[in-house]
Order: sequence, then structure tokens, then C-alpha cells
Amino acid sequence: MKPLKIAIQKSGRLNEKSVELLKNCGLSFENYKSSLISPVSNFPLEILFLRDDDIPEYVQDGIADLGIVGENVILETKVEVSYLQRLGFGKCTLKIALPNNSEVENLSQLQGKSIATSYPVILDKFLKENNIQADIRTISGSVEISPGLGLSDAIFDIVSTGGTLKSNGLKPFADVISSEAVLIGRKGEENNEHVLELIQRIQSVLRAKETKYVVLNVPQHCLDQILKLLPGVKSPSVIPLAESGWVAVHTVIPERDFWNKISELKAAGAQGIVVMPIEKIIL
Ligand code: PRT
Ligand code: ZN
Repeated sequence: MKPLKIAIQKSGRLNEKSVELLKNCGLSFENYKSSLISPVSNFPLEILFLRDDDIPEYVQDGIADLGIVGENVILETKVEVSYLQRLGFGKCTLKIALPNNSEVENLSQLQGKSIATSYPVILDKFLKENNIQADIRTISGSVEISPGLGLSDAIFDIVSTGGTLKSNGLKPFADVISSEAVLIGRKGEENNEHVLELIQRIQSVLRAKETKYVVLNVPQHCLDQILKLLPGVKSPSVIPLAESGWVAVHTVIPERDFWNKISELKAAGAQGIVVMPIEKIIL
């Protein structure tokens, strides 16, 4: 059977995390910087290393079956692909930003202004939705220097920490979309057996990342209250300890709620709490 092809970024912000995700899915492949294509030795899959801008079209046109790319790139290229899974990395927001001394105070005051961007399609849609006619100046890089050079009144660009805006004398003004890396697939391929298997593996890696395995010692008389605090995958395991009157409780706790939950458990009588990372959770 012909192997599937998955396109990932060759170098750049999404490369390392994309490779790490695929390796965590148990896929075995070489990651030579010089090669364009790398076969996976233990799954019917080949990995194509491409510029991120090319990935959506390659997937739409069937040159690749799957791709990992920022949502912003998909929206900008207006391709027809299936969103298969959000991946939780490469998070950023596309914002309109203004020079610190700009007099623009609300969206309607962008009317007639010029805005420099590498994302004209997304910006144009946003401006139309808000009935603003502005002059979109498409440039391919270093958008943030354009107001300082007198080339535009505002910019529309990716922001993550905000450091680049700040160091160029700009301030965030309006959030347009948020984006993260997503797994996309060619339309009609969604139910391919190997695509489904890969999605399942990715989900089990993501689930594990969001949770911690926790073991706590609990005096028997506190057990009921402790169990009420714990969700677990099904329900927590309770194991007697050598010392009578004590049990060990094994469970998983969501990362986002972690420190609050640990405080609640301590307050309810838990002791000797051990926390471990989880590699995969297969449901
Ligand atoms: O070479 P190739 O074409 O493949 O890569 P690229 O240079 O076009 O993209 P790359 O590697 O820079 O980014 C890949 C993807 O990462 C983007 O499409 C986004 O989905 C995502 N991403 C997440 C970001 C950022 N965060 C980000 N901060 N992409 C770019 N930036 C840039 C932004 O353009 C600006 O210049 O970082 C600067 C702002 O960062 P802060 O932290 O100062 O706000
Ligand atoms: Zn690019």
C-alpha cells in the first residue's frame, strides 16, 4: 500500500514541535536538515519538509495527505482542507497595531488609513466585516518597521509576547484572530484507516500532556472527602498501605487545575504527594 504523506515545516517556529509530536506518536524517522522527504520505518507514512506557506495547497492538491501548519497560513491561502486536530503549540494572535503616538482610538477611525501586512486576505475580511475602507499594503517581511519608515499608519501582524511591537514603538490595538498549529487533511481522506490511527495517537499524546499522574497517601478517615475532589480517567485507584489506617490513592489531574487541586487535597488530609509526567493516555 502507498504510504501517506504528511507535510511539516522544514525550519522555523513550528518545525521542532511538529517533529517532537510525531516522534512522541512512536514514529521512527530521520530528521536530517538537508532532506526534503523522510520515510517512517514503522508506519506507512512519509514526512515532507516544506516552507509553511506551501503546506495548505500541497494538502488541498493531494501532493500531501496531511499537514501541520499555523491556522493563520490556512486562512490566508483560502484553501479547502479538513481541520483534523488542534495541536496546542505555535499559539499567537494576529493584531492590528498602531504607533504609540497614533490618534486612532476606535476601529472606525481606521477608515482611509494605510495598514501594512503579510496577511492581506485575513485583514481584508476583517475590514469588510467592520465596514472599514483602508489601504492594505502587502509586504513580505519586517512589517513592524513600516510605520517608522512612513510607509503605513498601522500594521497587521502576528503577535505572541508583544516584544517586537514594543521595541518598534507600536501598541496593540485590535485582536483579529487567534491561531495555533493544526493538523489538516485532504478533503475525503478523513476516514482513511491510517489517518484515523495517526489522529488517535496524536490525541493520546495531547491528552497526556494536559494531565499529571499523582499518588497521594491518605488517612482512611479522610478518604471519602479526598475521592470527592478527584475526577480520574474512570475513578481513582485506592491501595492499602502497610501502615494500617492509611491508603495510597493513584489518579490523574488536569494540568490547568493542578496547583489548586493539590492545595485542596492537602487541606483535606493528603500527604506525601508524588507527581509524575504521563507519556500517553489511550482511551
Ligand atoms: O520559512 P517558512 O516560510 O516555513 O516560515 P515563516 O518564517 O513564514 O514562519 P515562522 O517559522 O516565523 O512561523 C511559523 C508559524 O508560527 C506562523 O505561521 C504562526 O502560526 C506561528 N507563530 C507563533 C508565529 C509567532 N508565534 C510569532 N511570534 N509566527 C511569527 N511570529 C513573529 C511575528 O511575525 C513577529 O515578527 O514573531 C514576531 C512577534 O513576536 P513577539 O513575541 O515579539 O510578539
Ligand atoms: Zn512562511
